[in-house]
Parts: sequence; structure tokens; C-alpha cells
Amino acid sequence: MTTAQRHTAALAALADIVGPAHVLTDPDLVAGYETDWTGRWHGHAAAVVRPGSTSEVAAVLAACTRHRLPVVPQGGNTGLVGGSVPMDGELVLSLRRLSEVTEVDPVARTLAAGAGVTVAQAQRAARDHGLDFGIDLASRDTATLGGIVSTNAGGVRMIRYGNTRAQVLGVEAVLADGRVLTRWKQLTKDNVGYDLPGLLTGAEGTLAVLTKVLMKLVIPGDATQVALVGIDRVDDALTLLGAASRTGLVLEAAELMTAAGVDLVARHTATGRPFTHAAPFYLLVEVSGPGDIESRLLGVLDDAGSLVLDATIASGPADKLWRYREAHTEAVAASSRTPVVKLDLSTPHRSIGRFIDDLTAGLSDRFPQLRVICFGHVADGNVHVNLLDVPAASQERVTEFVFDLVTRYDGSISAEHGIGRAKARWIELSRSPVDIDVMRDIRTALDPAGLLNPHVLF
Ligand code: 2HG
Ligand code: ZN
Repeated sequence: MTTAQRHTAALAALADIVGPAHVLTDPDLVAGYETDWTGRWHGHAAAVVRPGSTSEVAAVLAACTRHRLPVVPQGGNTGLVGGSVPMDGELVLSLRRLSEVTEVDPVARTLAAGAGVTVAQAQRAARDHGLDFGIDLASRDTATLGGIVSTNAGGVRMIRYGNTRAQVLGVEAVLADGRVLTRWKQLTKDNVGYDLPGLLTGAEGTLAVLTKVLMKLVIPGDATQVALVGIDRVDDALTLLGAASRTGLVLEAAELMTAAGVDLVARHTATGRPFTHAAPFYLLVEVSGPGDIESRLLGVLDDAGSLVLDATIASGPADKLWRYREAHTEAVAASSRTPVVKLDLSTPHRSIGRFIDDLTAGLSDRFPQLRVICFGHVADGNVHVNLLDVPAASQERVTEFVFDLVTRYDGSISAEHGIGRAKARWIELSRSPVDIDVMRDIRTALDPAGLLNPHVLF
């Protein structure tokens, strides 16, 4: 059988499983699944299949194995490393129809949901029971639970509740050959064997396809206060956060921005600039805690003296202040003349300030034509380096320059976005040869034919 005949037979088998209406081949319908929203990652899909149940996912994967058709699992397609877009004729397996929150257990504080449930949907379901979902990120209305678990997403609440892996209690997932793996126990203590949910979390769809997840929920903090603070240096942010923690305030979020980023957002969103005089850096901090947190937060800012160039505070959720931070991704995308080169890095805490200074100086020296906007989760040592106006011909050199610097700082080339297609060829900068061998062995054991998301990770 030729490849074309094999594909035709595979698509017919898929239509038998999910119904012809859920196998998309019309180029206009498929186009939205073939590219990510940054416009940087795209490719060509054989088709898009949209199963509506675990058993359909299982039958789809068994058929793909029989017909040797590679598969790219896709949730909300909000990832930033090209991990959910096809490259060259794979089948896109969309999990979005698995969109039901099946149970919220307010006693155990868990949420059971299909992989296609969005983060915002999970947040609403949790809040209906006086609880909250421990992950929050700007793409909450589109990002799915299957997607954030597959990529072990971070987000703005990681400082408080940890990353996605810390929220995963159980999974149901389909292996490449169609077997369904269920590790799903409502138990706080259950120490039997390998941590398979932990392994599938962050596997970027290379080991199995998640169909259901059992997530922990959190008890939300009391009322919060949010401060936007102008500062001279990145290290001043760490000093302020340390001082706030020492007074017993609980850090709910701590985000860093630069003058250039805030200025861009102010222009893009047509909101005013936060302060009369721009500061080199801005810290957005949200705190909770017992007692009068407003006066305690004001006390921290007062005690910091001249370290605080300017500041404004508001009661949470303080959407107007958060907008300066949350609109960064869309503002850079709208402003850049080329698809933005996004590098999500982390460094040890003590060196994050020096790293950002070296990076900014090095880039303007070597690549004067591009613009750099850094922002991110400063208390996690996580910097989102966004590079604007980078001609296609220099994307690789710029990426290598940044990765070389972060490696010299003993940092990571991916703090929270994963590796995807974007960083696959540089994975050895952050993992040793033996580490990579072990990961490859695990991948081969679970997916011997290499059909699941073949272009990501290695
Ligand atoms: C965020 O923190 C996301 O807002 C996106 O991780 C970061 O756009 C980016 O570079
Ligand atoms: Zn982030």
C-alpha cells in the first residue's frame, strides 16, 4: 500500500469511529488547527479528528497504530513552543469535545474533568463550591486541562500553589496502541509504584493522550491586595518580596515588568501609563493574609524608603493593575513586525537581575535591529524573553545567543512552556546525555512506533 492509500484507509476507519462530521479534511476547517496563534509555528495536517469519548480516543489511536499514522494531540492550542501543531501530514487529535466537568468534590477538594475542559471552566466550577483552581494564566478561556497537564504549565499562581504537576492527583490516558491507562484514586496517601500521573504531566503528548484528569482544588486566600511598584533594579523586587513575606503576608503572585513592556501595553490597550515618571522596572505583587493586609503592605513599601520609586495599590482582583501584566503577550504580538521569538527561561534566584542586565546589553550590542521585552514570574526566577522584529534569517543566531547566556548562568532553556518543536534541538543544554537516553527509553517503551507527537522534545 502506498502512503496515500494508507491515509485514505486510515481516514475511512476514523470516520467509522467518530462519525464523518468529526473528521475534518476541508482546508478551511483544518487551517485553524495547523497553526498556533503566534503565527510562528505551522504545518500541514492529514486531517483533524474530534473524538467525543475516551473509547473513541482509544479506537482512534488503535486505528492510527494499525495504519502507521502519526498523531499530534491538541487542546486549546495556546502553547507557545509549537508542541500542538502538526508539521508534515500528521493527524491532529483534538480533545476539545471532552469538555465536561464531571465532579467537584468539596470535601476531598478535587475536580474531575475531561481533557477539553478549559482552565476558566475549572475555575468557575471550583468557585461555585467556595474553592479555587490552583493554576491561572492569561489564556485561561482557551487553554484546556489536558493541555496544561501535558505541558506542566506554570502561570501566575505558581508561587502560591506550585506548578500543574503539584495539582494532579489522577489521570486517564490512552496509550499509542489504544490501551486505556487509569490511575485515579481519591486518596491523599497512595504510594504504590511509579508516579505515572507525574510522568505523563509535562510529557507534551509523547507518552499517551490524556482524556480525563483528577485535579486538586485549593482554598482561596482571603481578600487580597495588589501593588504595582516602580523600582530601579530587578534585585529590588526580590528585596521587597522578602520583606513582605517576613511580615507574614502571603505572596499570591509576583510579576516583573520593564519600562519598555509597560509602555508598549499602555499604548496597545490605550490605558494611561501607571506613573508620571516611568520606572526602569515594575513589580506587580498580590498578597493575602490575616489581619489588615492593606496597612501591612503599605508598611512594607514605606519601610523600603527610596527603593520604591513610585507605587499604587488596589484591592484584589485589581484587574486594572493586572492588565499591565496580562496584556504583555498580546501587545508584543501586535507590535512586532515579525512573529515574536519567545524564550521562556529560568535562572537561580540570586542571578536573575544580573542575567536580565547582561541579556539586554548583549542583545542590543549584537542585534541592534531587534527589540527585547522581558517580563515574568520573578519569584520563580522565570523570565519570558520576547524578541520583536527578528528577521527569519537571524532567529536561530539570536536564540543561540540567549540560550548560551542562560546556560552560563546555570539556568534552564524552558522554565514553564516546555520544549515542543521550538527548543527540541537545544534540549542537551539543559539535560545530560544519560538523562536524555532515559527519557528516550521511556518514550520508546510506551510508543515503540514513535507515532505520538513525533516532532517534539528530541
Ligand atoms: C505568561 O506568563 C505566559 O503570560 C506567556 O507564560 C509568556 O508571552 C509570553 O512570553
Ligand atoms: Zn508565564
